[in-house]
Amino acid sequence: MAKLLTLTVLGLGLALFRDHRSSYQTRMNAVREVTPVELPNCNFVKGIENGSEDLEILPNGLAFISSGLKYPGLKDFEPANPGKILLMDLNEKGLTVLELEITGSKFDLSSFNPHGISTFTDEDNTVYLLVVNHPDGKTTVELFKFQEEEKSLLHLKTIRHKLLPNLNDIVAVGPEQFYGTNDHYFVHPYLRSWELYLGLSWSYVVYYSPNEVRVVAEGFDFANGISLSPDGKYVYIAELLAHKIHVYEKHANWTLTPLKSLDFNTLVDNISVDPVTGDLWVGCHPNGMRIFYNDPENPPASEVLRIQNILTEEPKVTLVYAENGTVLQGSTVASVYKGRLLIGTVFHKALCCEL
Ligand SMILES: *[C@@H]1O[C@H](CO)[C@@H](O)[C@H](O)[C@H]1NC(C)=O
Ligand SMILES: *[C@@H]1O[C@H](CO)[C@@H](O)[C@H](O)[C@H]1NC(C)=O
Ligand SMILES: *[C@@H]1O[C@H](CO)[C@@H](O)[C@H](O)[C@H]1NC(C)=O
Ligand SMILES: CC(=O)N[C@H]1CO[C@H](CO)[C@@H](O)[C@@H]1O
Repeated sequence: MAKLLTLTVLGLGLALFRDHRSSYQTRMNAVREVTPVELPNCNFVKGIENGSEDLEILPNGLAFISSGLKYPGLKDFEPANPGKILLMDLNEKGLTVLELEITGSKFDLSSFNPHGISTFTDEDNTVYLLVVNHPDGKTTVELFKFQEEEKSLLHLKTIRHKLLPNLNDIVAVGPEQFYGTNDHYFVHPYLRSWELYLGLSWSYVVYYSPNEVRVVAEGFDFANGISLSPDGKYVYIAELLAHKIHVYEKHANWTLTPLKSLDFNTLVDNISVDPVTGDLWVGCHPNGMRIFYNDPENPPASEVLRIQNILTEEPKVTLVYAENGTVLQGSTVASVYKGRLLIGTVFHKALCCEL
């Protein structure tokens, strides 16, 4: 009897393992290959070789780019160097970046590990840059003031909160106010890999302001990119391992209610919204195994999707760019400015293409 029970438990365990393994492969989109989609005129951005994880383009064509992310399981070509924030002017023909100097006595540059970024411009045209930071594996949000003349970022404040344990991306709705995605639930690396494997879907979205912090959406299988519609009425959330983009209605009291979801055959990472047309531009990983388990022989591919009319019955989804990793590895984000598309990656280069 005991033996039978043991066998049953073992069998059940194996069945569960098999189930999880197949669902893991589905979540990772493990068998997906890319069919190339090319753009006519693409060039690398000079000075970016080791990551351009997140980027945001201001209405005047200046782009902030975060570089040098250190994240468990993801490749990093410069483990000894801290991360940085780069500035690029998309009005200029030459594709170059400069590193923004960071000033402010309280900020520790040596442990700077920037992840998602977001800007907020106030009525006086002061530009604030909010940066998710992971110093020593923890999560903070750093608030900077952009000083255009000096080409520097003045550090104003470090935000920490127990509801912000593992932030990935944020979207600012004020200088000290944002929505953020916690991509994982566990901080511990061992538990975290099990969570990733089992797909517990405990990842969630938080609203933060100095007076109030609360969970506004939950149950995600790795909530990743987050963005706002140009009119500020809707919040878009990318659920990486479920291959979905969710549209939430945002209320005056900052709560969110689900409106609709779109399914894709790719791991949707960061979302940027064209301020003019309202289109969503999404950096994607066609095959999750290649991004999470780096193999130089089989580099992670890149894909960029454009979603038009997302609020209508029939949104139009276009695969704008797809490449098997020979040119560009692991695209995370894509954003447009005046007919140019800027594509960023986790740990690789950045590409700028004419549309
Ligand atoms: C990228 O990292 C490599 C070291 O792996 C270094 O030699 C190279 O200069 C870095 N490139 C840039 C643009 O920082
Ligand atoms: C927030 O506003 C929405 C829409 O008006 C309402 O349904 C909801 O109950 C409010 N929630 C809280 C916590 O105030
Ligand atoms: C990727 O695509 C290029 C060009 O189409 C091709 O030469 C190369 O063999 C492909 N690489 C892989 C790993 O599939
Ligand atoms: C801003 C943002 O969502 N950044 C994400 C882009 O993609 C990378 C790779 O998965 C994420 O780790 C970033 O958090």
